[in-house]
Amino acid sequence: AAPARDRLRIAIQKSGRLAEPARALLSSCGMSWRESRDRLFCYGETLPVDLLLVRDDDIPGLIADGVCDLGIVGRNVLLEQDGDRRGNGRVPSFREWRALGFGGCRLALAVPESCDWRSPSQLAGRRIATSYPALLSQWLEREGIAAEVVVLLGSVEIAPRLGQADAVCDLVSSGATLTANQLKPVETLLESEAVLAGPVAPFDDVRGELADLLLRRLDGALRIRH
Ligand code: PRT
Ligand code: ZN
Repeated sequence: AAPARDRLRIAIQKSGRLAEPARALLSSCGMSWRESRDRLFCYGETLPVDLLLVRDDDIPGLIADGVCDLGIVGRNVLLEQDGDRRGNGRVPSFREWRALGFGGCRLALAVPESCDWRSPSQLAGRRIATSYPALLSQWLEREGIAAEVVVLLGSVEIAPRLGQADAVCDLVSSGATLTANQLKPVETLLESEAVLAGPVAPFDDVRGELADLLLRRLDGALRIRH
């Protein structure tokens, strides 16, 4: 068993869309921090709650490995990594604790504007580019469609123009990126937003009380916002 810890460690995005709002939300819960020189670690001053500033993609793994206790990450990242782990026969070790109401977007399937879209069955035998292979594969399986998943880490939207794929599955917020690439969204696979992620099992030391306190304050802050 991991050694008992008396401080709570929360992983948040170092830079990017969720970095500032995550920190603002935690600040509104009455926390403040002293930053380390390298700006990767923030030591909690008002509460024994520290922050680790990381890439969003590392957050589920940090929780699974017990390096961090909680994290603020997009539901899309959390569920993709959960799907990937399940696909590899591993038991889930993190889950969504709270939806946080910012970072809203959806994981959508998009096809060329010229495509006459009627149903998902049109994707049979086609290639779909995505950075979310687990979520896309789960959806294809539910729909009973055999299509080829082309994994790209970035610039997913240009794949159809490059002849790399027939459709894409990517995050959409305003829709401007799809339009700029002459694509149109046709199916929503997931509604996403930033979430507080934590372990499946509750903490069995003082971190449990700290997490309860944090959740109470978070729920209060979220109620005021909405
Ligand atoms: O460096 P790090 O790995 O930590 O960051 P990142 O580049 O992987 O993530 P980042 O900061 O871009 O996004 C973090 C999280 O923000 C995502 O995991 C989502 O949960 C959430 N989010 C909300 C979005 C968007 N909206 C969004 N629009 N993430 C990405 N996009 C991209 C999308 O992929 C597409 O390229 O923006 C483009 C589309 O935007 P529209 O407005 O043109 O539709
Ligand atoms: Zn990332």
